[in-house]
Amino acid sequence: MKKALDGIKIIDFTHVQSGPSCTQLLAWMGADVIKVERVDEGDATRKQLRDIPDVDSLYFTMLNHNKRAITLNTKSPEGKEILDSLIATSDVLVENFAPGALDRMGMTWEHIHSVNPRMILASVKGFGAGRYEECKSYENVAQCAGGAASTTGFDDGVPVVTSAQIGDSGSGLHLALGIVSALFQRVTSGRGQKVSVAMQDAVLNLCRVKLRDQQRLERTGVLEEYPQYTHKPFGVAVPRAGNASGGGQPGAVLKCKGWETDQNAYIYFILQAAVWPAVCKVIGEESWADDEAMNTPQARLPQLQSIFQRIEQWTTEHSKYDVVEILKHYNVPCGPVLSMKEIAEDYDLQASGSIVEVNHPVRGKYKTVGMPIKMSDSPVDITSSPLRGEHTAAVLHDLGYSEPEINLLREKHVI
Ligand code: CAO
Repeated sequence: MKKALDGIKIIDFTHVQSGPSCTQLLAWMGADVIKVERVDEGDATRKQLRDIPDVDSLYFTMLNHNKRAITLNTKSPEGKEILDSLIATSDVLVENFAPGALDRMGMTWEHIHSVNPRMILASVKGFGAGRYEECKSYENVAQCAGGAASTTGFDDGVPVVTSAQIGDSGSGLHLALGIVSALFQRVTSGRGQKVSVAMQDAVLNLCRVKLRDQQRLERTGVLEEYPQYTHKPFGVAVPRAGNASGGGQPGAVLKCKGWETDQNAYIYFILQAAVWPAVCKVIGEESWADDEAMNTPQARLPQLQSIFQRIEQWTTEHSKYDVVEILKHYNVPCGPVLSMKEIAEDYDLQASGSIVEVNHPVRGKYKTVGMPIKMSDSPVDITSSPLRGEHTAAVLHDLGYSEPEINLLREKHVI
């Protein structure tokens, strides 16, 4: 079966996580992604957090599946020439170098556009235009600067970053959307364009609800669904809300049976207004359902903590799995807190392809996160990440280089 991005050729000038997460998605959609790495070092993540000596790390392999890889010194004259040939025959160039690095290499937008006017240049940077524009960035920098850290954690603690990589993979997702949209626009415009995503913006986009709350706080002085409400005065900025739900339906993390010894024996429980009578029935407080002091969301707001405590009395009598099974029948929105071990071994996630096993030529078998976007006409077969320079000769052959020319380039450390 054909794939959504069959026929699209992408020069993958990305490294670490933000850029590679984007190009991996595009490779899974069928694009021919050619990763370009430095001759001696390659992507730094090949060597970071290694669990097997001299073998590409899981950090690298899990972000670079289904790609081809070449090594190329793009600062040498011959390397620039090869890169120009690649640009002339490709559709997209994706990069996440530090600000200015691509220009310093001589690969300005003007140059790229003159070599191939249909080319799309897609970039991730830490920050957009402004006072931080020149700054390098990593995941947690973006989480702090994008509003996530100041609003995550508990009120009496320091700002907290989330383990969800919203700065890196979040930016990669945004960039992928920009790229496919630019490819779509090119169908009618005939032209490529620049697509840029700042990690700070990507995090902010995912923290939109907190900017909503900032303005609600400024108007009303309180945030009624926050745990601070009725306990503590609000300040001038949105406080950390612990595990309170970010939406219009109150929610909490509640203990389940075994919580004393298992730090993941918890459930997330949403007190959706529509299921209030069902919740009252399940926990054995049927009289609450019609009690005017509690039977509207507004009436419940000041007593949320005590209501959740009562629900927790019930959840602690059951395992988190049993709680979900029971609540499922009452349509109560909820989910277990799953450990990474439980997720890695989850048979549903494996059956749906959200967790897959991959065979790497050197490392052997390992698990990775599969394609989260399921498309009925564009199936995904996840294949190994490439070894460093694995496809250099093949790609140069395609560009018209002969074997002796390739050998000479190798001797000169251009490839
Ligand atoms: N041939 C020759 N030179 C190459 C090359 C190649 N194939 N590939 C890269 N280089 C050069 C670059 O041109 C750059 O050279 P100059 O500094 O002389 O211009 C140099 O390698 C280093 O590139 P870099 O600045 O991108 O890498 P770094 O390690 O200094 O910084 C990072 C890494 C991630 C902080 C920075 O790239 C960055 O801020 N990127 C944008 C934000 C981002 O994506 N961060 C996410 C990282 S994941 O947490």
